Amino acid sequence: MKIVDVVITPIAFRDPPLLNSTGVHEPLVLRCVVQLVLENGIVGLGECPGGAAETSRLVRAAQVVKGMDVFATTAARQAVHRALGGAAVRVEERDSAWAPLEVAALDAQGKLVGRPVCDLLGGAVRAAVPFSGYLFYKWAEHPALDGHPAQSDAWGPALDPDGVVVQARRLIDGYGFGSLKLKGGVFPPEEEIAAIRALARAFPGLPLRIDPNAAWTVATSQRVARELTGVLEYLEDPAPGLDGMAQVARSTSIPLATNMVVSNLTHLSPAVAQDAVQVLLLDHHLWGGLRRSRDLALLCQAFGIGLSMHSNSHLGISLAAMVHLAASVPELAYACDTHYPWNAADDVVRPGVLRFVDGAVPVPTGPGLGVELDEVVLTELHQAYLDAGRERRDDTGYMRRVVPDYDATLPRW
Ligand code: GKR
Ligand code: MG
Repeated sequence: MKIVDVVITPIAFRDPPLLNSTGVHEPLVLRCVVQLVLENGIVGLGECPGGAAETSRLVRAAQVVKGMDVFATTAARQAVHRALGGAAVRVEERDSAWAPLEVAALDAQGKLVGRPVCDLLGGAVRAAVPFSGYLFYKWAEHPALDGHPAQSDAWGPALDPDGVVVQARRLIDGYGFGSLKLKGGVFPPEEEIAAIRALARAFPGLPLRIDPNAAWTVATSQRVARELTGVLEYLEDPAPGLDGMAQVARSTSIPLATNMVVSNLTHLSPAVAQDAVQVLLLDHHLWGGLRRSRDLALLCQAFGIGLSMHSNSHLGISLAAMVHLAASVPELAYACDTHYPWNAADDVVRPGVLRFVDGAVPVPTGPGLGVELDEVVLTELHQAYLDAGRERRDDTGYMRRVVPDYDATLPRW
């Protein structure tokens, strides 16, 4: 069954002022929606990070899959890699352009054969996929800039341990999350340690993680690890670089997790050789789609590396894809990350299918991804993208508009 068209729609959706080690989230997230059209009219959906460079790669990738068989995904990936410059271009860039096309192809395949995507990945080994509540330090509002008034949101501020606990309670009450991850690297480590301790007191027994995105030196990471031994489920990307992570790993019993130092296959062997990471965060957007992520899970199993799942600001097409992937990977033993609660109000898929029950998303059972595109919302979000006139995510640039001397150099502490 031939792919006759691929429609790429850049979109922008609202995001609260969430803080991280490089700055603060801008008021709008840039993303792309892919609609892959088959000759019989079936449409497969995909979603991926947006921005000018990402969209231009995706457009070039889409050109080469037109006319190919929707089941020929291996050949299509190779064609996309060649079209994007082959080995001269970073594999992450090639695979990121291919990933939403693969997801859309699998959605279309599932609709053709009347089976959910997880069945095309070998079948679901769990009926629902557990997620962890993703906590962020955040400002109360986006500041007034460029003649636009300040924009507050229903979440309120979270700038100290009490604020983090309030946010956690709200996420747990609303979604039932059974574990929590704090995005750190924002305040001095002592304050973030205090926030983790406050969470441990408020929610005894709940697995906790912190991810400062390489904001700490090796020595600081070792100190934080000593203080939080017995409190953390895992410690994510405390220090920059593989050598830094390996040094930290040698000095702590807390498993180290990463989505930063292992982001393509060539990173795996050195990470294993140094025993630098004990948990890898899968991300089909980065690793070239659902099938390659599932294959990566097998490799990790071979090397005794545990699996969790990474997230970036996203909507329901990505959430559905993440759920189908996680459902089909037996080795995935940790609750997955998701930004969805922060962005769900602008979802581009029709409500009803994706829901959280006790912190887990039941695997959609309809054909393909099992979700339906809301064309009206898509048009609105596309207009928002055009009106925004932005080209890329720039957490640091946005922060500097508010804090002009903000220094984004890492490690910071
Ligand atoms: O949304 O600010 C954020 C996160 O920091 C995100 O960009 C990271 O990619 O969640 C991510 C992570 O686990 O490193
Ligand atoms: Mg991370």
